[in-house]
Amino acid sequence: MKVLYVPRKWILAIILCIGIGLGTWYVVKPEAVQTAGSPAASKRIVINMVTGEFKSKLDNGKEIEAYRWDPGTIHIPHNQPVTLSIYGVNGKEHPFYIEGTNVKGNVIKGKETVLHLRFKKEGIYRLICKTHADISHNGPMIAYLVVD
Ligand SMILES: [Cu+2]
Repeated sequence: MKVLYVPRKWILAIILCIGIGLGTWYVVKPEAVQTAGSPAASKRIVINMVTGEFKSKLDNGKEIEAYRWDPGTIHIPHNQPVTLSIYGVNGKEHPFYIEGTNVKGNVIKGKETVLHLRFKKEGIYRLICKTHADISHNGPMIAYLVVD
């Protein structure tokens, strides 16, 4: 049987080399690299929205609430295909339309409503819930689709 004899000095040298190697790797390891080009340059943009609810109690004990689209403002590049997915979380249902278009639909609690949109004209389009359109109807449940 052969026994490999390693002098004690060598063991220290080997440990030192491993340490320097790991240290160097830690310093020069690749970080997350920012890629060129904007996300808007990709083909289809998917925007996810949910229905939410704000609730509060006044000093006199009266409860007030407002339903919301969340996020309430989204930016969309014009003349690009966009998928808008709206998931119903709060509120039983939200029948809606997008002002200035023929787009309409309904968002139901626990279900996803998917719209395939393409805005040809720039401008601010309002996504309006017909049930909660203003303060007196537990709104305003309006999202602003900024097409630019
Ligand atoms: Cu609503």
